[in-house]
Amino acid sequence: MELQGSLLDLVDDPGLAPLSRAERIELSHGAWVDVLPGWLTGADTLFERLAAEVPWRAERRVMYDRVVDVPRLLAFYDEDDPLPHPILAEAREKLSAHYLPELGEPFRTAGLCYYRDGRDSVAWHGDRIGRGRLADTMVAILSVGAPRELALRPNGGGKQLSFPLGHGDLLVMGGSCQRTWEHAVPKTTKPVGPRISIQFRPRGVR
Ligand SMILES: O=C(O)CCC(=O)C(=O)O
Repeated sequence: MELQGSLLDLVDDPGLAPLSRAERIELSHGAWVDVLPGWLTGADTLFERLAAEVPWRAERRVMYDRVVDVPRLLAFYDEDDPLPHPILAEAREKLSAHYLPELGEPFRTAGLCYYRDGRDSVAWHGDRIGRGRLADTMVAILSVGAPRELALRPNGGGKQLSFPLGHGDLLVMGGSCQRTWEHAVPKTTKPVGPRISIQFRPRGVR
C-alpha cells in the first residue's frame, strides 16, 4: 500500500513546532511519556526521502531452532555519523536542548525502522541494552509516514496504552520507562501504509 499523505501535511519543507507544546502522561513506577502530535510538518516529504535514500538493512535472527527475517528494515546512525536529512539533526538538537535539564546529557544516536506494511512489527521489549537496563533515561521517537500503533504496558502485562504514531508525531519515553514498561508495534491485518520511526537515544542506550 502506498503512503496516503496527510491533508494537514501538504508543505514540502520540513519544520518543527515548539517542544513546549508536548503533553506529559505519567505512567506507573516513575515512567512517563511526552506526546506531541504533528511535531514535524512536511513529514510526508521526509518519509519519501528517507524511504528512497537511507541504506536500509534487512536483518535475520535466530528464533528457537530457525533463522527468521526481522520483520522491518533498519538503519543505525552512531553519534558521529551524518544523519540522512538536515531536519533530523535539527530535531536532535531541539530535543537535546529541551530535555537537557531532566536528562542531563544530549541525544546522540539515531535508529531508524521502516515498517513496510502491517506484517512488519516489533515485539514487546524495553531498550535495555546498555544503560537503559539500570538507570532512568529517555528515548525520543519521531514518526513519519502512515500511523502505526505504538503500544505500552507495564513489564509482563497490565493495562495497555496505545498511540497511533505517524505524519510527524513525537513520543518521548522517559523516567523508568525502559526498565519498568515495555513497548511494541504490533502486527495488524488492517490495510496500513508504510511508516518510518526515528529513535533518538543518549550515548550507551540501545
Ligand atoms: O517503531 C517504533 O516507534 C519503536 C521502535 C522500537 O521500539 C525499537 O526499535 O526499539
